[in-house]
Amino acid sequence: MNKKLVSALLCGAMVLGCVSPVAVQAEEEGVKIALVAKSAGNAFFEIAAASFVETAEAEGSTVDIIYPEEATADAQIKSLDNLISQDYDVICISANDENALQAKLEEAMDAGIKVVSFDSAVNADSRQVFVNQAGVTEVAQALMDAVYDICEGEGQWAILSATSQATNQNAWIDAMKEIMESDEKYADLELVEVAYGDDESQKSTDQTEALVTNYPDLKCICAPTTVGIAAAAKYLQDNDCTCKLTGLGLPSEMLEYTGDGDDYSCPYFYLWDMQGLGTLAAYTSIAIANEEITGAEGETFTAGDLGDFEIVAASDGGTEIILGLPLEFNPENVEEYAELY
Ligand code: RAM
Repeated sequence: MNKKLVSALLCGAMVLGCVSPVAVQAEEEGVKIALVAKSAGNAFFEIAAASFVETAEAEGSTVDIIYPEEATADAQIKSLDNLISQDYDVICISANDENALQAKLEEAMDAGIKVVSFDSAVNADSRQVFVNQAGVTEVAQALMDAVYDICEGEGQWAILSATSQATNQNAWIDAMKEIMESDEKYADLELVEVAYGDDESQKSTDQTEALVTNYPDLKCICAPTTVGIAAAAKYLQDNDCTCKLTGLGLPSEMLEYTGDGDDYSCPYFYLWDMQGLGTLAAYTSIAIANEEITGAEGETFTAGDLGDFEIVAASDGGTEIILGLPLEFNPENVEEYAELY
C-alpha cells in the first residue's frame, strides 16, 4: 500500500463525508514489505522468512523475499537498487555490513520507504529500528560460559564466524572478548584465532579443518553462525576430533551432532525463538509502516500473540526491540526443537 496515497484518499473521503470504495480497497491492500536476507541458501533466513510471511499475510500485507547472490554488502546494495523504485512501504533487512548500506538505505528513506533491520543491524542512521533476536551481552555470556565449560576452564579455543563485516557476528565476538578480558575466571582460556567461513558450508568446513590442523591442542570451536556450526559439527564428528563445538545453530541442522560423549561433536549450543524472530520483525515492519510507532525509544506496541514490546536504546546509538533470551539446545531438548526449526 502506498501510505501517502491512502492518506490522501481517506482525507478526501472525510471531506466528502463518506469513505469511498477506492479508499477502502487501498486500505485493504495492506503494507507492502521487502524482506532482504543476508544471502541465499541459508536455512536460517528461510525459516525466519516463513514466519514473517505467515504473520504479514495474516495481517493483510504482502511480502517479497529477496535473497542476495552472496553474503556481501555489494550484493545487498544491488538488491536494494532494484527495490527502491518499486513502491515498497518498508524494507526489512539483515545486514552484511553495518555501514556500507547507509547511502542506499538513506536513498530508500528519502523515497518514503521505512527501514527496519532484523538479525544483523545496519547503523543507527540507516534504520528506524532494529529487531534484535536476543541481547548481545546475553548471547555472548551464554557462549563464553559454554566455551569455559567445554574447555573445563583452560586451554585453547577458536571462533568460526560468518563474514568479517557482519554486524551481529562482530557484536557477539567483541562482547565475548570483553567478557573474557574483564573476568579473571576466563584467564586460562586462550582465544587463538577468529576464522571466517562466510556463511558458506564448504568454506566453513575448510576453516574448521585448518583450525584443528594448525592448533592440535584446540579444545573448543565456538561458531556463532548456523552455517558455520553445522559445517564444523559434521567435520569434527566425521573425523573423530577431540576438539568440541558450541555456538549458535539450528536444532534441525544440529540434531545428529548433539550429544554427550565422544561420538558427538557438540555437547550443547544456542539460538533463539526463530518463529518469534520472523513474527516480531513482521509486526514491527507493519507498525512502522502504519505509523503506529516511529522507532523512538519508549514507544510500545503489541506484536500479536507474542505480546507487548517496548522500543529501547541500542548500544550503537539507535533503537531496538529485543525478542527475548537466547535458548539452549542440548541432548534433552534438541529433538523437540528440531521439529520447529
Ligand atoms: C547465520 C547468519 C545469521 C545469524 C545466525 C546465527 O545464519 O550469520 O545472521 O544470526 O547465523
